[in-house]
Amino acid sequence: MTHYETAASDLPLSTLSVTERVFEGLAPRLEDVVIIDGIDGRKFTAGDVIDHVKRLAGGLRAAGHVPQKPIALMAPNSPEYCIIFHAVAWAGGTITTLNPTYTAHEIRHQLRDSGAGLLITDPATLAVAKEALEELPEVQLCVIGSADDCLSLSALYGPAQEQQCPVDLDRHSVVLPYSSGTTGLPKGVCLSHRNLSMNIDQTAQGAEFRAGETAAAFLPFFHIYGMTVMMNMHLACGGVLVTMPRFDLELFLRICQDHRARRMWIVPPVALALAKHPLVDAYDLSALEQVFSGAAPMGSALSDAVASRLNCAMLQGYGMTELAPVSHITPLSTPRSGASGLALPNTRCRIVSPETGEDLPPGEEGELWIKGPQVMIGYLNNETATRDTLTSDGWLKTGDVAIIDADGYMFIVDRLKELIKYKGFQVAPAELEACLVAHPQIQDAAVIGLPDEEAGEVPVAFVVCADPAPSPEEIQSYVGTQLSHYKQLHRVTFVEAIPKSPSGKILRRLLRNSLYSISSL
Ligand code: 4UW
Repeated sequence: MTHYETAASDLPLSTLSVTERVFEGLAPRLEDVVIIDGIDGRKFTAGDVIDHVKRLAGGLRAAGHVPQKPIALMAPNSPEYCIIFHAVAWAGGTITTLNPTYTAHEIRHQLRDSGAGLLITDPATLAVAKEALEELPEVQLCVIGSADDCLSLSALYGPAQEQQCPVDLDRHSVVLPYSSGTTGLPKGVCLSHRNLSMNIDQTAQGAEFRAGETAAAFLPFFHIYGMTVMMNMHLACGGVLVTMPRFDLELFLRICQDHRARRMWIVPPVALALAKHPLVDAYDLSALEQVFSGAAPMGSALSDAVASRLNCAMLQGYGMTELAPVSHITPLSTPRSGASGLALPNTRCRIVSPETGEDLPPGEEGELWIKGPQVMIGYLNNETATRDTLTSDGWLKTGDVAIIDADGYMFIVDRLKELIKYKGFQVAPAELEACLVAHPQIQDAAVIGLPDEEAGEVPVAFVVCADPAPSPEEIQSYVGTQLSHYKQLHRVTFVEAIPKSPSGKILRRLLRNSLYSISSL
């Protein structure tokens, strides 16, 4: 059996909770500013962050919000996001993170599925949160800042809790981000303290992270890339965060210029802006050494265009929510064009033939399997999905097709799983299909991803309708009332029947081929 061993020396297993690991990195620099609000300029020193986390944790425990039920956090990036996240973790609780662009329908699904007892949100998303809770009166609501008729975050503060509440570092789920994995609806991904604290150290080592690095942090903290690589690694490893609630090219460039950023952490659609937008020339980015991208495939022409325009290296990493998230990173010291990276310390890989189940040697294409301390505990309340994804001896089947070359560099070449990636965000075909067939005039539906220069992929649907059939526009606007902007359908095609295998599985490849023949007409 070909098990790909990492060339990097293994790190000792972390014995710290994720917040203890972050505090370890904050303690030696108590007077230093570590988080700046990129919108209003508010500054938090390391000492401020520790103090806020401890007082909020104390209050959350005193009021009984933890550890009984998960706390849901639905907010854009801000200094408060980091404080709330770590306060819940320090208090021994569980956080489930929601995309702040979610509709009431999507919020309800995650609150019900995770069993959250409290939803903390932002004034900008308060109205949709209230709408979601009309059907879930048992969930309490709290707002960051203040708003009429709503519990405010400051009211949850209490006496400081000085120590980490005891938790099982391997079995307690500190965070439940949602991912559809290789198939089906979004599921809660149970990540432990050990998953998160190890992945901070693994990533910092693989990425050759240096103290003093400042990140223009627009990658959302609710998604595992922003959570571990931005929020946790920067706080734990001597970095500084300038938080951005959403991507704004001008603000992003200004922060990178003013803070002499050495590295940009991005997703492929931002690479497109960096390669093409005229604004880029107006900023002094001379401190930049590397642009680092992940979460979706990056073409080599785009990668080369960014590198030559910004006169720096363009590197990639690979991650997955179920891996807390990072398993591969391309180091600046040994770059390799087009690679998704070398395996991090403590990370073992296999390339397994989907047809025969056999391990494949270097240079051959197969499914990427990963084993290491960053591999999730499992999916929340879903043993079947957990069993389908994790082998009994701890290998995670990624659902991605990859090649590992003779030097250990991994290249993602295709995807076996159903997932669609829109600008790096997950769109689960099953979620769109469930939404479509809930329409009274739609009898069956299938959704696939269509390649798109800006977004990477866009969702498109095939539908079987009853008479009278709704128009494509009616179907699109119906989906618009149910699901957030990045899950919207870019095309609707009417068909007589959805092609399926004898076991009822949608034959997506047939649909994909039919779409290409339609587009080329
Ligand atoms: N090339 C091609 C890639 C790549 C990719 C991911 O939403 P999730 O679950 O998770 C992520 C995490 C991305 C990430 C985290 C940390 C990091 O350092 C980094 O590199 C900078 C990236 O996206 O989606 C997981 C799925 O996204 C695809 C792939 O299909 C994977 O299973 N994906 N990275 N470099 N595809």
